[in-house]
Amino acid sequence: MQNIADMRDFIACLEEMGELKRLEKVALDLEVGALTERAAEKEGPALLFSDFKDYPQGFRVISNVFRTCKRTAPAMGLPTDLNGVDFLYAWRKKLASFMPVAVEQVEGGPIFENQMADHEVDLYKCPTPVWHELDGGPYLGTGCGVITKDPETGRINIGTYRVMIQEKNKVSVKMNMGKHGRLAFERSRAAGKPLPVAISLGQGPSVFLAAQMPLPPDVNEYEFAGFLQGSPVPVVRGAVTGLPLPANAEIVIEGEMPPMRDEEMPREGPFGEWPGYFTDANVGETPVMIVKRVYYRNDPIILGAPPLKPPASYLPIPLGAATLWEQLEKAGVPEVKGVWGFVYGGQPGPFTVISIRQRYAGHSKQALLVAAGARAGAYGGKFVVVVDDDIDITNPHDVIWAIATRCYVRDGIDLIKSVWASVCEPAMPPEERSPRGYTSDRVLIDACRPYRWFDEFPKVNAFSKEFKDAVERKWKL
Ligand SMILES: Cc1cc2nc3c(=O)[nH]c(=O)nc-3n(C[C@H](O)[C@H](O)[C@H](O)COP(=O)(O)O)c2cc1C
Ligand SMILES: [Mn+2]
Repeated sequence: MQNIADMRDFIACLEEMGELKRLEKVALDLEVGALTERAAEKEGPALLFSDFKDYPQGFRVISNVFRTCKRTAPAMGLPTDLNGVDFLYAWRKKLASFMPVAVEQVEGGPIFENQMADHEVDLYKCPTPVWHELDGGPYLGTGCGVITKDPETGRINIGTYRVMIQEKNKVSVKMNMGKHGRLAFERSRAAGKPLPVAISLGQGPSVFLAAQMPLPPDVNEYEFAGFLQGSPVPVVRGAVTGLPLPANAEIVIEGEMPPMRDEEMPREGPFGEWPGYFTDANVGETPVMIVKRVYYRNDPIILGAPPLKPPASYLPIPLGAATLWEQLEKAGVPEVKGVWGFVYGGQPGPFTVISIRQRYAGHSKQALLVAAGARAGAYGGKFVVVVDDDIDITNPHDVIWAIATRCYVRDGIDLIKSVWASVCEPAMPPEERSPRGYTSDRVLIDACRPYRWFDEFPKVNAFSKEFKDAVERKWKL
């Protein structure tokens, strides 16, 4: 497989695989978004949009890039023929073998082919879709990487946070509380200093994948991206911020976040989010970046990865479930055969399913309790289901069948109150919402055959796949 170090390498790879569709003159206002959603629903190709009316010639937008395992695999250094739990397992093993790959510091690079400085900065020159019908504005950053340096620890971080154009040289960056970029902002704000920020708006696929992952604070996302792509990420020092910018990115904006008070923060949103709903506009919560420089390659490509109503997603499968799988085993839950989610962003989300091979009484409840509390399962969780390992956890019909037929309700359902919630929780009553964060409840569903009389549980009345395959072949059904 060729080395995929930037978006153009990746596009060449997608084209070779027959996985790219080019579209010209599509309207940025809703049409790009609707086509992206449809392509995601159909698990169709990546879409490369160009020739936008009234925009500088050459500027492009790409979307629906990581929708399938086949397309995402080359960007992760995984085989292209895996799907479902097998793909997730390969990803989990890859994560476990992580070794940081140091960046390559370079002088110059394609990112400096063009620039707009100071008063020339005009973000409205970038073709920016209104991704969903009720979005509060054009979101320039969806598949982006927000680069910051923590003023206390000195650590470089890259995170994907939604970026809305506020003015021609101002964007809001919705770094939620606790995110690494937000911690850096809060620390510089407490010291009364502006935080230097750079945002990459189109970059190598591995940099995006690293930026949207909930990696630990001591993991540098560039070094993780280097590990994924199997080569160091070339970075160049930004003239305005001194931050490391991806030298082969498509567009990078540089500037700073002034240490503004909450009351000075602008209206942001609404925006269509990953649970499948618009989140309300917020005022006084979202920091602003003043953009002082825009660098871009010739014919730059903005990466769009808008959240979409499930099961359409910017990701092929619930990749965050690999982390929960690892955390379950680290917490001592044996024989976990797979973890899945049906409504997911970077985390496995509010409907998580675990499959186990039961070994002792209480094993299934143990899996539920750990999953509800472990970091990767707690944030944004709601329903946690555990099933036996004959259930295909990637198939909602099979999961519902297990719940409907194996759950003994009085023992099998538990309610846990006041657990860490996601800010995207749609069912949170307005009076319980608070900028300080909030909690929500969990339902634990044990849909395993009860262990105490497991052997007497009615036998499933379906033939084995192997036998059916064999008779089907024999009789050419
Ligand atoms: C398309 C997309 C949009 C996202 N938008 C936000 C956002 O607006 N705010 C946020 O806090 N996290 C958002 N995330 C999730 C973060 O990228 C994710 O939590 C990541 O781990 C943050 O990096 P950090 O752990 O270094 O802070 C988004 C992810 C994706 C893929
Ligand atoms: Mn981070």
